[in-house]
Amino acid sequence: MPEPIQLKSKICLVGEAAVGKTSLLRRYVLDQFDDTYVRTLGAKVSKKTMSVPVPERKTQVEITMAIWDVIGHLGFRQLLGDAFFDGAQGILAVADLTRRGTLTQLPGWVQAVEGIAGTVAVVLAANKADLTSGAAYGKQEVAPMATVLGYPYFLTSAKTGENVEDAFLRLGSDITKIQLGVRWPSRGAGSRVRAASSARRRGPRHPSDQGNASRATSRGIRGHEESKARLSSTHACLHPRVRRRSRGS
Ligand SMILES: Nc1nc2c(ncn2[C@@H]2O[C@H](COP(=O)(O)OP(=O)(O)OP(=O)(O)O)[C@@H](O)[C@H]2O)c(=O)[nH]1
Ligand SMILES: [Mg+2]
Repeated sequence: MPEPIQLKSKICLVGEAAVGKTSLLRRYVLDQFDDTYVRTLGAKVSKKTMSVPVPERKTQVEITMAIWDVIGHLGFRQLLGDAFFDGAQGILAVADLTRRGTLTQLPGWVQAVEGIAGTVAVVLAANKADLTSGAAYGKQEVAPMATVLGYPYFLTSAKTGENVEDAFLRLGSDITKIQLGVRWPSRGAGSRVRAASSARRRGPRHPSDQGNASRATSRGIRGHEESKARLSSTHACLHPRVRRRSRGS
């Protein structure tokens, strides 16, 4: 049995205030939950290593993820700068099932990260699934939005642990496959096909390139520009800086 390949990556947890980013991270890393709300100031970084099978390469990968838990207040983020997102290879985009607005704000958060880091793997987590009586929306609304955006999604609960491990595992697995050149960041069915064919034209990438390879490669993905345009037109909620960038690109 060959030694597992070792990879490192940076992922960012983003979403509006109090959606449960810190709680999801605490559940995933420490298997704990706390009902009290303590707003995250700036960003806090935690690390966790996961094992990902990559059957396409007949290998096993150990990926160590530096997970950045980023404050859910756009004003603070502007103040502190975009260093939080630099070098990110994955995003866990978190919404709160008891507040509809937190779902519609997510594309803006993803674009804020991708404006700095390029196209990356994204997983959508609709959190607080345990609060069924207080739910403002459900799977019926999350699923079509996730499909349009091209993100896998999970209904999670940091309180009960439901789907938390699976959401992080999916993100780790997608990042690993992108880093190994087995797949590309997905943005809707059409762009995925175009991404694959344009990547084939460019030829294979070298895995040692990977730190920034997914960014560099994905920046060239034509389909991404189209999905960016689609997002900009569908969601008028974008951060002003993202709006400026979108106009300029
Ligand atoms: N019932 C329930 N409560 C949750 C869940 N996840 C988080 N909470 C609660 O929601 C509140 C906010 O959670 P946080 O994890 O601090 O939210 P955050 O997104 O990190 O917030 P900021 O740091 O301000 O951006 C806390 O009181 C948590 O206990 C969940 O899955 N179920
Ligand atoms: Mg927090």
